[in-house]
Amino acid sequence: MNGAESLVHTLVAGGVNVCFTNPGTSEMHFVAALDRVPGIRCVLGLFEGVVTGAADGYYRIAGKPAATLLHLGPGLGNGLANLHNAKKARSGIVNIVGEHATYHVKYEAPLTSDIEGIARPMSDWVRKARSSTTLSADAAAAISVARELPGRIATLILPADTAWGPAETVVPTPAPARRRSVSGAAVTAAAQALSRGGPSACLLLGDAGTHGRALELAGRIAAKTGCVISGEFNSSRVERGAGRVQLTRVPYVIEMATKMFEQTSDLVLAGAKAPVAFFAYPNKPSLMAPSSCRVTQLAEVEEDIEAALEAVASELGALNTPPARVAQAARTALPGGAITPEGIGAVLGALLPENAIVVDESVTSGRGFGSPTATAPPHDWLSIMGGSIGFGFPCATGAAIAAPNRKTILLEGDGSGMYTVQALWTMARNSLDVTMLVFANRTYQILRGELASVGAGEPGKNANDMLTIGRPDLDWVALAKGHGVEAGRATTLEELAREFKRGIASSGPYLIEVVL
Ligand SMILES: Cc1ncc(C[n+]2csc(CCOP(=O)(O)OP(=O)(O)O)c2C)c(N)n1
Ligand SMILES: [Mg+2]
Repeated sequence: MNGAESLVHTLVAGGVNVCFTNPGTSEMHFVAALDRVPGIRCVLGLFEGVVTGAADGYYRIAGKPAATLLHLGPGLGNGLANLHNAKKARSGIVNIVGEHATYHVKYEAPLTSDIEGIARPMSDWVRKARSSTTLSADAAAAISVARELPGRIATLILPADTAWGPAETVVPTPAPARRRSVSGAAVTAAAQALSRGGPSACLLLGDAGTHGRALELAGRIAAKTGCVISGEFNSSRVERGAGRVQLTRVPYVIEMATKMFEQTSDLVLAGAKAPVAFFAYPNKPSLMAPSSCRVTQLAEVEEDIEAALEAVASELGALNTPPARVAQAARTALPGGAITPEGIGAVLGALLPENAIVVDESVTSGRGFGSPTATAPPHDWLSIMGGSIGFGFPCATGAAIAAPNRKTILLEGDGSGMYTVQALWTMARNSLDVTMLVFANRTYQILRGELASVGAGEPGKNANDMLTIGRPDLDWVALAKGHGVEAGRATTLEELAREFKRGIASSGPYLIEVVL
């Protein structure tokens, strides 16, 4: 057994069964070992941002880390933006980054770089393997970091000689530790605050608070106390749709968000942070809740959010109270006519398949999709957590790998989509069941609003050129087909409904250029 084989054995034994890869020379022994050791699926991405974003999407659905394989500092560097998004999403990932053989580094060959320096800001844990005999132990340590709850980014740097040198043992990965419990004082304080009821008391949920039993408990607490229950503007995974407790989403636009919290005098946080604006704007507040609002941290994101909500519900006598705000099944009517964001929302509400995974990088087009889909059949909603665009295509790729029997629906801005469009090829190669709506408004529409919001004045010619992405218009049907993905174009809502049905009926990837 060589070091690389011991590494792959360690990954498989540690429950890491998927590796998103983009390899180079220094990783060739690892690549070869992937065939000699059974139990790991390899998925090639044609750009490292696809690889890291796919690992994020995979974690959110599979609930366990994938590995990535990246080529030295530059390969890792290409993947950093989506690693940033994954870190903010608390997605666990084991990055394996190739490096020159230990004795070769001193010669400053072209690809030599400070890999640890590149890795550190977007990793929670970084280690460079020292020898082939200890590589398995390093890998087990990396996996256990990634499998902590919430997940963390572990980056293991793999000098080529630690991969090709001899190895003897495969070190097992210890089971992840349970989340830390919250204090009794935090539970009592939260129960007291919430018992003041809505609209003055608000329970804001994040991370593990937005699905499963935690969400249901929030509904019971709301039924008992009348408090408002809400989710952050972006959540790593929210369970939504018919039969589920509905959360009020904190809006992106600061004026709307401050309005939402206008009457809040008690904000209780469970796995969420006190809501802040995405950016600072001259003469606008950074924090969305009024300064007079009391903030009670029930559970930090690292703590046991579900158990904390259970304890609050128990303290309030709400454990058997039927949950409030449960969505009743209802479909929107299929609309017709010109394509508008409202019309697209209605098409989604009418046709969203049961148990779908919705990946949302729709930016301005999707701001109103929440309400028409709230009563659609149950589904998961995954949003971009780090604000670094280029997340959508890769995340949908990873989610679809994690759940081959579910329909993945991607809602994608045309500007954001272009950052990591190569993921289309990975979807085609793996016949992934993803239906994609690309909102072709030919602009960075959000930045028009931002230009006004920061008070930068009217856009001149240069500014306009930086906010529009037409001239030439991107041909999304041709882009999809060029990557091996079937595609169609919708210029009316009737065409959109027809195309969406076609995408859902297909078991492979299908892209719809939605001309706005
Ligand atoms: C990595 C990165 N680069 C640049 C930005 C700035 N930015 C935010 S949104 C956006 C454009 C989004 O355009 P599109 O996806 O077409 O959505 P639209 O605004 O048209 O709805 C840009 C460039 C960013 N957030 N992340
Ligand atoms: Mg756009």
